[in-house]
Amino acid sequence: MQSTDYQQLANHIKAWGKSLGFQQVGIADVDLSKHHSALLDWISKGYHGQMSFFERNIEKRMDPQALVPGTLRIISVRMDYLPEDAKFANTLEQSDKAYISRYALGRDYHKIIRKRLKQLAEKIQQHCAELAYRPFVDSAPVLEHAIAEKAGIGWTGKHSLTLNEHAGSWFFLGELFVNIPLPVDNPAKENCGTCQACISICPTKAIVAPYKVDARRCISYLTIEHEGVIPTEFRQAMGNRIYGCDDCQLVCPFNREASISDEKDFARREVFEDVSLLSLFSWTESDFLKHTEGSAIRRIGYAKWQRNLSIALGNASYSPDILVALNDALAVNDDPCLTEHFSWAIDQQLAKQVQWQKHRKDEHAIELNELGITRQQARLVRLVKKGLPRDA
Ligand code: B12
Ligand code: SF4
Ligand code: SF4
Repeated sequence: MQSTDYQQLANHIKAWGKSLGFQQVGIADVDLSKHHSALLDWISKGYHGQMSFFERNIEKRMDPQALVPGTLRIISVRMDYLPEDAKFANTLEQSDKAYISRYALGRDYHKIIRKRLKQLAEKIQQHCAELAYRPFVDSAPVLEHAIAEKAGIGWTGKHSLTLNEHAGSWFFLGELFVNIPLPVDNPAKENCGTCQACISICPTKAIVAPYKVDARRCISYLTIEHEGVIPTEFRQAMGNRIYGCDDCQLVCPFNREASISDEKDFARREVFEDVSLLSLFSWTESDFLKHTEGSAIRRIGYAKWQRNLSIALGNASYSPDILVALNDALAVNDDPCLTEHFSWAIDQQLAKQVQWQKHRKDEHAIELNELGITRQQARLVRLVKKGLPRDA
């Protein structure tokens, strides 16, 4: 029986990975001990909020061999998702339009990446019959950043995301756990230097220290993971972001050169093209299910969708149509969480109505500019127009 040339196999794996649509493929060993204390500290501070899955399977999260016995190496992959014509600033500066994180405008990435990882594994198996493997994307107890860093995909930026010198951070990660002793790649070197842009732009001060995100404060967590009432302290800062948040990546200098994804599945759905908050708020539950079929957005469910939209409607510039829509929704609603949010949004609109009628500023106006967005959001818009003109 011929023995496997693992170096040659590793070269093939990288080439096959690229032909399957991954922009980068790296190989890491399974020792993630460098990250253990940071993970334990993060959980002990409660930064995971309601994501109680972090309290379970800690051993498995820290040790890939505890998750999949027999694992010797992890193949880490990167798939870019930045869609064409991202219109970041354009959407963020219009308070009546809905801002959806750019990773979620197309099809759900989980299935796409897992399927390609499986195809990659099947190719490897054709050349190496003893291969056993498990593909992972996002949902399992896997420290994806730590693995990507070890595999040379990119370093962990101060916003805690994996960042590549040439590709920026607009990409998903995925992993193939394997039982074969492939040669490993050099880890990526930290390259943020003295930059702190992501920390200072974060609208809710969620990046509490370099590399540490308190999820409870993060708009991505609040709009996607958090169940129930969103604390009032974060609502104004959420602006028109109804699903996820991209701000910390928008100001990152390494995203200036990021490539546009050629993956058709990640392109913006027509229904999310330049869409107003009011038109999304008018969707019934069945409209929501129909328009979000195959999208990651569907996972949050209709009630959270309505909750997030109502906050954005409260933050929008005064509009009689918005007030009517919110009052109509309140009249037929029987969910206490939504009642609280719709009422808050109505109060915000009424406060702006008074100010609009009297043509004067009141306490609610202090933080808003003439477009009805917060000063922090206006600053972000200026930075994006300057730093990312192609995607602005
Ligand atoms: C939970 C989760 C979230 C949570 C918590 C985020 C967080 N920072 O932990 C919330 C809901 C907030 C979230 C938001 C987002 N997420 Co998310 N999320 C995850 C998930 C499932 C787990 C992350 C995790 O393990 N967190 C636990 C903490 C402790 O880990 P950590 O922040 O990475 O911290 C590590 C390092 O910073 C390091 N560290 C920290 N301090 C120190 C100090 C020293 C000395 C050392 C050595 C190390 C070190 O050690 C820690 C442990 O490894 C991963 C998928 C996965 N399984 O990994 C996706 C993932 C990280 N998310 C992703 C994305 C795209 C996002 C968003 C951009 C989505 C959006 N646009 O709204 C935002 C970005 C927000 C942000 N700045 O992080 C992508 C990121 C891709 C990339 N380029 O990195 C991932 C990898 C999913 C995927 N498969 O593609 N996410
Ligand atoms: S995603 Fe938004 S809220 Fe979360 S850390 Fe980044 S900038 Fe802050
Ligand atoms: S904005 Fe600056 S500090 Fe933050 S991840 Fe990018 S380079 Fe690092």
